[in-house]
Amino acid sequence: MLMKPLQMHINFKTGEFNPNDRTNIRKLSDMKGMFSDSRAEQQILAKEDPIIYSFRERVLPEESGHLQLAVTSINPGRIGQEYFMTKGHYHQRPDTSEVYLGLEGEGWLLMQTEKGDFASLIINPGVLAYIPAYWGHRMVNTGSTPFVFFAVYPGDAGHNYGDIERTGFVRILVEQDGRPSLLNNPRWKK
Ligand code: PAN
Ligand code: ZN
Repeated sequence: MLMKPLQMHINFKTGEFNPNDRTNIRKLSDMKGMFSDSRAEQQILAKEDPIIYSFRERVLPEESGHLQLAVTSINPGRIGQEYFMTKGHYHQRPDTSEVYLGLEGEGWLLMQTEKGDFASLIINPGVLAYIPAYWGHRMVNTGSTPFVFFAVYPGDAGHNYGDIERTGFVRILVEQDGRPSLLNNPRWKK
């Protein structure tokens, strides 16, 4: 498909961009069971349903040869000791890679393969992460301000959330003694 060249403007601080085709909001109620402390989750949901993150997308052809563009902003906060994070996913076409670029705030990128290999990277403004094909990926806000990052990935990558919803990630990122700390996730299974 032949497209016309385009440009967009990104506000690095807020993650807003123009023109913006679609804004997706993920509240705690959209992520039930994804945080490890289910009691803390229930206690918070009894009072409020906080926005964990939002991401904005430019609608582009979901075809090989094209690219998808998105900017995500994760709010600061925790459920129990576990920091606010994205759901995380593998790509539906697992042989597709992705680039994340930190724009604002600070966080960690957690990655894993279906076999259980695990890797993490600390992301600050200007840090670019290359997520190779076959690695599931999740971003976590470890700071006290919104964590904003840009993503670009193949047009036909698609998203597979089901596997992560079932097992979670190999490790979880929690605050311990005021610092981020990776713990083994007892729920994880291959
Ligand atoms: C990103 C993510 C975005 C939201 O654009 O889709 O940060 O995270 P979840 O999709 O895990 O809810 C990306 O990795 N796209 O492939
Ligand atoms: Zn992705």
